[in-house]
Amino acid sequence: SPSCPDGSKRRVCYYYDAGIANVDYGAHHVMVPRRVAMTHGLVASYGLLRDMELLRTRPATQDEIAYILTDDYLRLLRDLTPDTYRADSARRHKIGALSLSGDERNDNPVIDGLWDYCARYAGGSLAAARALGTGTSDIAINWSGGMHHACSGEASGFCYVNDIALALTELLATFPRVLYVDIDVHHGDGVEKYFASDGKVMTVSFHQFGRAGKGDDTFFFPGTGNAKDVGEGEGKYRTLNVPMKAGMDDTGYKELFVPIMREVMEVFRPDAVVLQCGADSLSGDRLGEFNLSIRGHAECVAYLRSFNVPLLLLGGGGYTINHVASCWCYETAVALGKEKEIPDDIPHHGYEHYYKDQGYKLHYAVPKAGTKNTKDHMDNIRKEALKNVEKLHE
Ligand code: ZLS
Ligand code: CA
Ligand code: ZN
Repeated sequence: SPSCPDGSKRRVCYYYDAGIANVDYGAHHVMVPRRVAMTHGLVASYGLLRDMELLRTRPATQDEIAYILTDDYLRLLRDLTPDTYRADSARRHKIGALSLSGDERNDNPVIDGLWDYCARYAGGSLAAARALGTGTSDIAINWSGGMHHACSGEASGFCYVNDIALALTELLATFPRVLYVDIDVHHGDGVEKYFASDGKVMTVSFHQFGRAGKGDDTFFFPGTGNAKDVGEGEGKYRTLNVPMKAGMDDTGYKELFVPIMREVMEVFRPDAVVLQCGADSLSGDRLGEFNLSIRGHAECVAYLRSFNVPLLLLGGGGYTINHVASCWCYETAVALGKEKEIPDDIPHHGYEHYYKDQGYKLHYAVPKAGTKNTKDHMDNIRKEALKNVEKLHE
């Protein structure tokens, strides 16, 4: 098991599949899988591949995926193509009930190579989990994973197969207790649902609740993740939700993340940690309304890494793709303990034109914007979260 003091080296493995980068949700869709190829381009051009083991793996098999999907939904997902969707008017109604749509002006379009795409990103998360389970790596990375909204019987929020549920299940084969942490700006509802009554997995999501400039109860997807939701049965108090308002900045985020996660680590004492690093909590995201810098976002990675517990890093949301790639490249460096060694000037590597708006620098300027998170509100959500964690003690 890993036994290096904080700040020192970790054995890191990294999954990348070029096939995923060519997946197209549709010309007008906000989810752009190419951002993972951009991330890889940056990681390679900074020379970080030399320090990691490359996880070459096969796509997840149907049997592996079957474990987390209903038979009906699996068959549909496997067999649907844009053409069969168009031809199958009789089943269109049923397909719609699974939140899939032939229309690309929809969250979950039926796209070319859909099953292959899912099998590849899920295969990456599975392989990463296995690399931790066998003890060959201390940190495993799959930036194409992190699809936290997918459920056993339907797609949701651009997510078709919940690779996180698959990875957590795989980790449980080796580790008695596994912690899931979700810093995507959206609530990790799918993962929460899979493990709500499971005592061996604790899920923690930090997310935006309500929209900027609107009432507190204005809908921000998926609308769940209330602090009052704490899990059930064996899993009671092993679900933790930290809802925040629009405009959350580095200082405010850290003032919640650090004390809450310190307590969770101490009370739940996980044997492995999975961190969903959705980059839509960054400032300037096309969907999220938080105001984090890349350093602020990456501090969450650094903080959880400092506990020296096997760590799985996954992607997730992120809709301003130059920001996403910069962030995940920097977080790859954090995993390696090399974040102070990579220069801010982006090396020439073929994708540099994407970074014009940020002056071809890795870190971009975050505007001083107002936050709807008043000190009072912050104190309240911290207190409520800590109170819920304390209940685990009893
Ligand atoms: O966490 O808010 C919704 C649902 C709707 C509004 C949008 N319409 C299309 C469907 C009905 C209530 N959906 C969210 C999903 C957010 C998923 C986040 C995933 C993750 O980051 C993990 C990967 C939503 N917010 C914004 C959009 N959808 C959205 C914005 C713009 C577009 C383009 C493409 C598609 C249709 C037009 C779309 C969705
Ligand atoms: Ca979240
Ligand atoms: Zn998101």
